[in-house]
Amino acid sequence: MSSKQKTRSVTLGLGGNIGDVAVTMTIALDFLHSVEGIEICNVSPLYKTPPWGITSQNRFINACVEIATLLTPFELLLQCQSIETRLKRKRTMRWGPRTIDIDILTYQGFVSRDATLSVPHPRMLERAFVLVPLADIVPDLIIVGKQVSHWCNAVDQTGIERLNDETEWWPAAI
Ligand code: A4P
Ligand code: MG
Repeated sequence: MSSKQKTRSVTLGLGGNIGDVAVTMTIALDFLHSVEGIEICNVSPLYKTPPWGITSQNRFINACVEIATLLTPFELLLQCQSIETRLKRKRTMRWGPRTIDIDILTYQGFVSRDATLSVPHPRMLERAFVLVPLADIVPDLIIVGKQVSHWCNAVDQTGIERLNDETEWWPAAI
């Protein structure tokens, strides 16, 4: 990465419930890592999670990732959406089944309530499927005045199940 521009620390939430999601997520991280200006820094374990929002669908697999990036927030959003499309994501139903969803959870020094890019992610503090893996990688990160570990302890974690022996799911994980 060039040292002229400032790198920003960003957290991403990954989720999916169609196909072999662990494989899809591994490919998504390979794609992300190959983007000029993105480095994968930290990867959480995978979790099996009850569906939130539309509950009559298969359980999801979720994980969180910390990256360092030179991309602006909107450049990063476009990269995430392009990777979703390459991984056969179809946008048919909000909160519906998907091969993969890549959400920008936090972006260092950036807050926005724009509908196109709302950061911190507006629903993340009520979601154990985000907060449990996020607390694995950045427990001390402050979001809306409190640490991730605080928000994580405050949510109902019923049904969140850590997948054993999957901590190395992304082979290049540091
Ligand atoms: N958008 C705004 N802010 C952001 C952001 N911070 N990151 C916009 C990414 N996108 C953001 O997203 C809809 C629009 O949100 C985009 O056009 C983008 O510009 P989408 O991915 O097309 O649709 P979606 O994901 O169905 O909608 P939404 O509202 O983002 O849903 P969520 O909040 O992502 O929830 N249950 C479990 N257990 N695990 C899950 O991962 N995921 C969802 C989706 C529902 N239930 C789940 C899970
Ligand atoms: Mg989404």
